[in-house]
Amino acid sequence: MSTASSSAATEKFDAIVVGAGIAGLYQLYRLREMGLKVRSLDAGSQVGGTWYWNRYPGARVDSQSYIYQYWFSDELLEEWDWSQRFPAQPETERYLNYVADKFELRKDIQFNTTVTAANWDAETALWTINTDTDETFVTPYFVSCAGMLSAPQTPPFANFEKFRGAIAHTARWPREGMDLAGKRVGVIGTGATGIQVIQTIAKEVSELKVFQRSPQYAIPMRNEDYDDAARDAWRAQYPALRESVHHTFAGFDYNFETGAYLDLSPEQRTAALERLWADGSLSFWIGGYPEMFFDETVNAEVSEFVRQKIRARVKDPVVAEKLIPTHFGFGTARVPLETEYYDAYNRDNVQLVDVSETPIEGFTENGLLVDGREYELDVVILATGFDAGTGALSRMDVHGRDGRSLTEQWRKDIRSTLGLQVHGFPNLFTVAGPLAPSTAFCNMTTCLQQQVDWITDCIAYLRKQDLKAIEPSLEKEDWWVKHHDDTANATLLMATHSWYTGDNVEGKPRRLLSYIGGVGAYRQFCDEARDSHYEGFALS
Ligand code: NA7
Repeated sequence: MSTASSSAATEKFDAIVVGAGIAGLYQLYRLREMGLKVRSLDAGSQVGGTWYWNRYPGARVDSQSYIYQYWFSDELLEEWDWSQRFPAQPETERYLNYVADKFELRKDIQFNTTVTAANWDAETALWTINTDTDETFVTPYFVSCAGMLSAPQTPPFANFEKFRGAIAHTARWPREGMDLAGKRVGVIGTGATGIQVIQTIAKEVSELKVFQRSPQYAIPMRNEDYDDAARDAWRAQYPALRESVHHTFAGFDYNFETGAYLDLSPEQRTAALERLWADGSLSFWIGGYPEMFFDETVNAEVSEFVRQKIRARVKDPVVAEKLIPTHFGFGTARVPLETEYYDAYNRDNVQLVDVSETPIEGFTENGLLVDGREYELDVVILATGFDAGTGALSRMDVHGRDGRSLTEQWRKDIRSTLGLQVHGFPNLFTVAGPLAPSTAFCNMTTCLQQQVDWITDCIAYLRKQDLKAIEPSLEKEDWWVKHHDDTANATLLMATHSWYTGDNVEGKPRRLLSYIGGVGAYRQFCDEARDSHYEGFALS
């Protein structure tokens, strides 16, 4: 399979797409379909994005496979067989490689290439893009599909270099894998990633120490294998599903329950929660009762329901209480799915180390130091998350009109228009940028495809009208930021500290990174912008 050559020093393209994950592959496909000369750049050595980098033990998608896919090709939908309801990372990576091969995308993708800078020139209406391969690309359209959870966060622990064992961040897991069998392993972080790692490696390692700063409300993932009959049943639903996912709250096949939770009797409430629980998917959270996001009483009841479920799973009551969140309400931070997570703590080789009050002091030669005690380890796994939403672009050193820096701007105030463009940065398009549902409240494939379609339509319009540039006006951006904030502030989410609000990155300005008005509503705003020929955007 040929790949794009990296020999040219400066080359002009009709569009540069950054990233060859779910969004980037589709964006490349759509722009090429329009006849554009496109170059995609990706830091990885293969396609896959999130599914290329996050190859840690237990990595698994937590949207159902039959809706976590592309809809643009009937042939692809017919050909590709999902083996499970929630497939493991290798299967999703294989799928994306299959897509890249089928649509011959690789020839326009340059791997092992990181964008180091991008500068807009108002006179020529072109972006100049520099890479760590010392190349320069010039293009009118700079489309970032660099991911919303792709800039890994590593806390500045003291004495990293002293540790004689191995250290790996889950989002930079070695391609050759890591042999953990029989080893003494420490995991730092108990978010969605840490939970997947812990439940997977607990049986394999000799000792597992989990360094937990904050517990989470993990809910069950009920995975299942699919046979041909199950796949046929899903295929029969594809025509309806590819439409309906765009109109639900979070881009899934299910939507919120109708009817008010508080109108139910206590018995009916329990029955309703048990029914949602039994589904074993994120539907307990974003397909449940929307009042849970606004009403403290409802939230408290649902939170207590989940707490009881956790208590029932963990044998040691002291450990159980440590695993139960009390300082935030259920669903106000990302809800992880689990299968054997809580059971892991019933094993003799697993120990929970509470670092909420006594932080990790740093590394020693032999392991980690907490509260003056050394925990001896062979391997430390950092499941410490990402600089979400803004991190990927902020690390690229992007300069727009009048030389303004996107990194500087977002360091002070994270703003965008519909999460698709930023005032002051003409012809920069962002897929999964901040302030769109795709940053957190969406089945990613639904929102990524919708945003790519919007960007493609926009570029097609500019070309048809012989226009050189598009940029949202300040007023348009103010409108979107205000609407976004009003929607966010009406929820209980703003009271919780997590990556959703940027609290996991020191100095990051606080704002809900993801639009929470719903995928259907968001799509309508985007469609209105397109149908009004980009009212509120400056076209030149
Ligand atoms: P998360 O959800 O941001 O989790 C990171 C975890 O790392 C979390 O438990 C943090 O504790 C912990 N952490 C971070 N820094 C430290 C230090 N210094 N000491 C101890 N513990 C620390 O990232 P994930 O990768 O799990 O998930 C990100 C998203 O990817 C997920 O939501 C899905 O959408 C996919 P904290 O909570 O900050 O106290």
